[in-house]
Amino acid sequence: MPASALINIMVAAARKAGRGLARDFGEVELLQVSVKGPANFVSAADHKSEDTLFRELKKARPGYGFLMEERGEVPGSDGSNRWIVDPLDGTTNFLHGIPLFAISIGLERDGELIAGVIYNPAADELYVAEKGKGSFLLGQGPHDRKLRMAARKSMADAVVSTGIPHRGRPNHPMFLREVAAVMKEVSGVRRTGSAALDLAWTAAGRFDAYWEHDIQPWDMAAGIVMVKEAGGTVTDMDGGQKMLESGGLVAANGILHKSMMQILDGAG
Ligand code: LIP
Repeated sequence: MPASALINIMVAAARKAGRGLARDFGEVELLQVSVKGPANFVSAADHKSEDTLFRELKKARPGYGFLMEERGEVPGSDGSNRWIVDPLDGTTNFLHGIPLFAISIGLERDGELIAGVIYNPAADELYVAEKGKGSFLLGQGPHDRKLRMAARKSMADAVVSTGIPHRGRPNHPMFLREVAAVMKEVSGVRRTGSAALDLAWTAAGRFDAYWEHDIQPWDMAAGIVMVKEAGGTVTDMDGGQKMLESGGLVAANGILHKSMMQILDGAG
């Protein structure tokens, strides 16, 4: 990955918060057997991670604003840059001792997403992307790995990831129609429980496509840059660019994106 001051700041913040999450995850695994369960402990871990990210990013770029899962909108003095941050994406996995969770840091400049870092501390996988510079998986062996979308052209060969709405989430009947339509066409459907990792893994070519409804800007901001910089197409459910506003998105290479849109439209 070509070095950049911006990415260095984001990586340093993610690694620092990630060390805390990794320590807390070790504790959570032990708490699984207690009757009360680890829910309060996890919520504290989430807050601690957010505090670390807020402090580190603020120290490095004092004028930037924030949109964060716990703090909400925190306006900055410079008016054009905004960090969009999820301190713990995949909270339910974390709570259950499943090592699929991530810190997600996106940077929006003048309304455009221009950089993203996604870090899964349990696997020590750190993904970075910057507009015009590509997407990379850092530090695996001697070199960073440049990320490329999978090149598959046929839905029949595709492994597609999604998010399943659970208790308290809307649109269960629509999701069932969509998944019924997709599963007939593809080689497999997966659900990780972390939108940030779904997008990073799509950028890395592990998944051929990903779609989900009703998620939050901080779940997807970094991942959107990552997929685009890996050569992929990301749109909202109407084929536009209102992913953050609408909460829905479809990501794939250009050909499979068209196929996915057709299938999902047909199911709607
Ligand atoms: C999660 C998303 C995931 C979705 C979950 C949840 P959180 O975010 O990343 O894709 O299916 O319901 O919203 O709440 O763990 O930050």
